[in-house]
Amino acid sequence: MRHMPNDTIIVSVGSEELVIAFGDPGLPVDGRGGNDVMIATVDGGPSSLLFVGDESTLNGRSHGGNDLLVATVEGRLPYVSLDGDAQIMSDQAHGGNDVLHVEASNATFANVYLSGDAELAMTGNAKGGNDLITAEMGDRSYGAFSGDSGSLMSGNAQGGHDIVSVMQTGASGNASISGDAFVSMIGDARGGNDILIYTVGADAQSGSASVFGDASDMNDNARGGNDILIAAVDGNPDSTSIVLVGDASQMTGNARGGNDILYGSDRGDLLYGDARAYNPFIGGAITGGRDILNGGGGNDQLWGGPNNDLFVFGAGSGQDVVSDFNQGNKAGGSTAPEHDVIDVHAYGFAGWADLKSLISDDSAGNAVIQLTASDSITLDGIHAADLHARDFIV
Ligand SMILES: [Ca+2]
Ligand SMILES: [Ca+2]
Ligand SMILES: [Ca+2]
Ligand SMILES: [Ca+2]
Repeated sequence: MRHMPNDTIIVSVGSEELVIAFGDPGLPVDGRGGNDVMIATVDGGPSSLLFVGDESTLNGRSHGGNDLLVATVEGRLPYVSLDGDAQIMSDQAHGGNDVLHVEASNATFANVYLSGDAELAMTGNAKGGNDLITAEMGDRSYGAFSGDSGSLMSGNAQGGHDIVSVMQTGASGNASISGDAFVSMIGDARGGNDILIYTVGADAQSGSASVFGDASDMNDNARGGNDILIAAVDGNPDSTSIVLVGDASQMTGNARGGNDILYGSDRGDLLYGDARAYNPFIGGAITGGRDILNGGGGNDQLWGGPNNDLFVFGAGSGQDVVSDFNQGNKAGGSTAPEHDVIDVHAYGFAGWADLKSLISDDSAGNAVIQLTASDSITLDGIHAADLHARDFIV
């Protein structure tokens, strides 16, 4: 296996400039990329930067190096794309363990695209590295972040175990984060076990993000990893719109969700243990994970999805709604029974009798658990009389 050198590449991208750089140009099939350091300063946009840690394509038994890619971005309308390894990975290619960082707090109207391994596709038996991806986003900017592929994972492609952390530091902005493929996982693609964090910074006026543990779409026999998704709001913004989804926005065919853990912010969030929408090949073909959902403060709406999920509520949890309590399998077209559980241990009730006295139906016939004067849980489609001690951790 030919080893490529470890390079240091430093570039400056000025107004109306386009800079493209590869860490290991000419990397041969079955070669091994060097461990490169690539640093860019982007200012005075509109401007455009593309950094690729190794080479445009990685195929055969090629192995990407462990690269460090950093961009400091300022000005208006910069476009920044960082790929840890390649644009396309196929065959037995392996991504390196890369570190990608963009500091774009002072940019406006920026477009930032970070992919831990391949920009466009991972096919065959390609395997993603374990990457660390971090970004600070400025005002009126958009960022798309993926732990492995910036678009597609197919065949037997396997995502790495990545950490992605994005902060909205500017007044307003929008981010989309996927632990594995940014768009689709098809065939037998498998997601890694990722940690995804979205933070609305102390000075932000609004923050908006969609966070998917694995991909936007999971089709065929795609399988989600066991991911941890966390949202946080540091300051007191006018508005937030945060959606956490343990696996994919849509699960189709025979897709299988991982066992994910979701923590919402102190604002009203939307949390989905598996997917937002299901389109099974036949009834029950989609398997959900055993997920843990904690909306945090604010008035949250929660869906565990198929399989047995745990909903956790702590003091100050707000007025939350569980939309599919014991009904997640039905959403996946299955009639198999399901047993979700609600954990209210943090409230310190003496026992089931105490808790039971706080549960009644609202005017629409949905069970409401009135935890405190300001904290409640509404279970859509469930009556108070349907609930038993076994449904709770007291
Ligand atoms: Ca991943
Ligand atoms: Ca997952
Ligand atoms: Ca919340
Ligand atoms: Ca689930």
